[in-house]
Amino acid sequence: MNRIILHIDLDSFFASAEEVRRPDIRGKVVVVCVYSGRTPDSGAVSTANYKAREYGIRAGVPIKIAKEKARGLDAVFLPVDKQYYQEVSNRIMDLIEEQGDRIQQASIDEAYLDVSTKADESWITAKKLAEKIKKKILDQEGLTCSIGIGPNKFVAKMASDFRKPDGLTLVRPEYVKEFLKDIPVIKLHGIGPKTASALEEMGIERAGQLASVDQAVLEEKFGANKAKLLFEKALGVDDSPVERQEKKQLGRMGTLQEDTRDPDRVMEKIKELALDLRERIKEKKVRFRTVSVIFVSTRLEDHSRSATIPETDDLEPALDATRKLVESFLSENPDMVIRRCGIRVSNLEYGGGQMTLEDF
Ligand code: TTP
Ligand code: MG
Repeated sequence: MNRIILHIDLDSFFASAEEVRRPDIRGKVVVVCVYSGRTPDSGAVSTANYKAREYGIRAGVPIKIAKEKARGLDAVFLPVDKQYYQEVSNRIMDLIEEQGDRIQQASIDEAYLDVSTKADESWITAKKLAEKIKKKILDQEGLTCSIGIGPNKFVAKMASDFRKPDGLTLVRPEYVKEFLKDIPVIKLHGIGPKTASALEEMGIERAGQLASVDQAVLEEKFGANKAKLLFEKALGVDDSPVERQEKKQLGRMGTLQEDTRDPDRVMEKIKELALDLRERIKEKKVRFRTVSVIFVSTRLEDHSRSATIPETDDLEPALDATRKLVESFLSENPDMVIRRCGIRVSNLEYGGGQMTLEDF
């Protein structure tokens, strides 16, 4: 069967997430940094928004150099806030999972989705689904992403990288070779810098050249196994499955009809979201011990409150706990007006097989 795989990757994720919660920095050069603490400017750039990249400021650049490049520009340097990005990421992964549960999260900001059956093996349907996911992520989280669609994970990943930010690139099986041919070998996912320079020394700079190089030459240089792998990359061959992991949490988010501080209104929305979540819990045959409520305020502040409950697969008793969480949160935060809210269960116990723990 022909497979159809989506690869979804958020654009300049940490920097864009900062722009979402801080409207005052939107449109500026935004640089998110990992400060090592030795001197005020020691450390490296974690990521930068696309505006910053125009000036050569990108992941890995030392902060000191990034500041030199940003001199005279309207630039903001911020420390990483991993907890916040993780929270946004969780919500987005939930949202993607709503569209199809053959999902493999590959990092904090990327996931593969196998839609082979869901899309009725139609590339048009897959493209529509990708557009829907892009729209949902934009509407609900204010973030853009780039999506690649291809017959396997490797091609999907290369396709999502092809046009960024806010791209959507579909590569049908018959165009894979053509699509890859001009891509520099260093950009082929899974080929490291050492291998890439060894190839370049041999005069092989692009995937097309790599695909047509004499097999014996490659084998002599890299050994049979590696040579095979290199050919596969050059030709876009990849049989690896989308490995559905057991998620560490399941949740649903929604926007309130009106901004509010009324616990009843918030609970109404949470109950509505819980209906959908309950279905997912049933489908996944999962039991949980933690229930959380997520709040996003009108000022786009991001909060959550959790409660531990006796292990259950029933959301009904958990809703009592969420009501208390909502009430106490609102009374602890008298100035906060809620725009969006959500419910999540975690500390999951899967009824079926083993749980694969992935530490993102
Ligand atoms: P990426 O998806 O590689 O980068 P990105 O989302 O910032 O930009 P792009 O539009 O090109 O996808 O990584 C996701 C996040 O991981 C990124 O926002 C910050 C973090 N990260 C680092 O902290 N250090 C790094 O070297 C890289 C590459 C990413
Ligand atoms: Mg990204």
